[in-house]
Amino acid sequence: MPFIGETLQVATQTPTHTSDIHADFTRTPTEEFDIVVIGAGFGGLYALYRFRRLGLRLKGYETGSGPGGTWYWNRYPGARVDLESMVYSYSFDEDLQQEWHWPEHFSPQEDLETYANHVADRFGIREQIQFDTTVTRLSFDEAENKWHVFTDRGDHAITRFVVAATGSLNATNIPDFAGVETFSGQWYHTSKWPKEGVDFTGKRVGIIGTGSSGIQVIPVVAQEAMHLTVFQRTANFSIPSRNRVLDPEYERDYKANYPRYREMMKSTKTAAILQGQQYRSVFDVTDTEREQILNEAWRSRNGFRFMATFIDIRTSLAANEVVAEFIRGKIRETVHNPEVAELLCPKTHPLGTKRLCLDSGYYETFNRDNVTLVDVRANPIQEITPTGLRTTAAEYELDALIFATGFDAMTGSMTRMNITGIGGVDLREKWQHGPTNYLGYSVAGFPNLFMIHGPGSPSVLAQMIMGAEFQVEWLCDLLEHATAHGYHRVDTTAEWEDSWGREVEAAAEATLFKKADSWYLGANIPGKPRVFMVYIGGFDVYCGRCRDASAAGYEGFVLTRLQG
Ligand code: NA7
Repeated sequence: MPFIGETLQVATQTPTHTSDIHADFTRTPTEEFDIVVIGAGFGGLYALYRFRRLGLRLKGYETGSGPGGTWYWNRYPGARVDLESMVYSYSFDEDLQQEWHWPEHFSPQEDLETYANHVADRFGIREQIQFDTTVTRLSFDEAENKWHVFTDRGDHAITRFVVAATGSLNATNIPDFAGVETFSGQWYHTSKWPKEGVDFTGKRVGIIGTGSSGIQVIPVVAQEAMHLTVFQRTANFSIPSRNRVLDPEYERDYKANYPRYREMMKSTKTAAILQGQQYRSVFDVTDTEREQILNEAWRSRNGFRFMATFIDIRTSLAANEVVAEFIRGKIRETVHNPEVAELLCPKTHPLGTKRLCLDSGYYETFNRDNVTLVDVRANPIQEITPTGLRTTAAEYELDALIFATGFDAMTGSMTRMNITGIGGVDLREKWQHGPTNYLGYSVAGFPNLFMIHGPGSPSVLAQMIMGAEFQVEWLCDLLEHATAHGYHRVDTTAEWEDSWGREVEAAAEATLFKKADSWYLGANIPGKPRVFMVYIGGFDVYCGRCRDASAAGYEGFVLTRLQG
């Protein structure tokens, strides 16, 4: 009997019944399942594939009309992954990784969407997914020990387990500017781009936001629009992606060594190989050596690699500043107008504490005659008008407006789903001071509900497909274990949430991450609690912590047998 220890309770309980919650369930259920997976991005697709081996009744729901998640939604011009595709791809099937050919080094959105569709068909996953369906409500019925799943299509399903693969960057953030509804032109959010595309020819276009999405879309729209006005609140660091057609020799090498390379990735902090990683301090080398190392990394086409040039970039402000100044130097070299260059130089946060962007001609775009940069930190946006946008300093006439304003990241896709757990507790209430959970998977009081890439997991700060594969496989083992041993309920406790929360916080504290007003901290959403939501202790360390927990009989989880 492996289930001993203070924290793992194997109880035999008589379920309680909460009549007011039960009143929610009067609608006749349409279907019953063992596992419902929400989301058909790369995490959800793999969950549906892998969980099949459990021999349980499975169902997937997905808002989009097709699979791909992030790569279904973010179809704005220039959308491209910022990790090399030989790395950012599934590793679970050797034939798939051998047979698949990525045309470009960094795949554009359409190639990633094609890949997601291929995987959905190749592995027979598509049939399990109900597309064009948004889960609008998830309620746990304590008496039945089941989740009730409600959708915008009128479905009401009942299931034992729910796996929320709902994405870290899915809930769009459209700032609450006065007057948006009065704007007479068309407006778009980068992550909800129309499938048919948008023609900006001859138009005066405005774009708000200069994060990864803004930095990718700006150079493309600038080539089409009559005029592009970029409204920048925070200048970001970006290095050139130098994207190109995939080098056949590099592809051959990867394919010849894939199993070994994948193993190497698993043992790293970022689930990606960082050739040329340095273990020296910024101050251990001469100025000339440093310049050489940084120039090499600048050409490396790898943001993670750039951040790994010196051991202390993420931890020492002084070291970080030296490397930040190197990038500012590149911006000043590239942008002809010194005032514009200075405005594009990031000065409000240390390098890497907001996502280091990879661009295709971003800084060069500001040398075009039809592009204007407006500082909305100095002069904030006051309102959107019928004919454009007004800042505290000036008014801009616009025919179209692009919001590249990001997401209610990490928690938004969960809190917008109306989730209630034991005792009818609303997840939003539970998370009012920040997202609590254990190992990124489980929230106490919300039994049998698990998250992929949830807050408190490495998620967006490691290679996400490998992260999803690890979490899905780990969860699959947990579910197999629970069903094999007759445990009806898997929960965690507030104590284990606190303990994991402290580890997540300590890992962030050891870096400079908390010095930026980033979405990692919820700082981009007014009123959101300022809590660092990503486990930055390393993918390798995280996997070890999960394996230790399972080896200790799922330490920190409460597995329960119920009567009746
Ligand atoms: P980000 O990185 O959150 O960027 C959003 C941008 O929008 C950023 O420049 C924000 O400025 C700006 N923003 C947001 N609200 C406002 C208001 N009210 N006024 C002016 N500017 C505003 O989202 P992305 O979609 O670019 O990238 C998300 C992730 O996807 C990225 O990190 C990669 O991991 C992939 P701020 O910096 O908040 O001052």
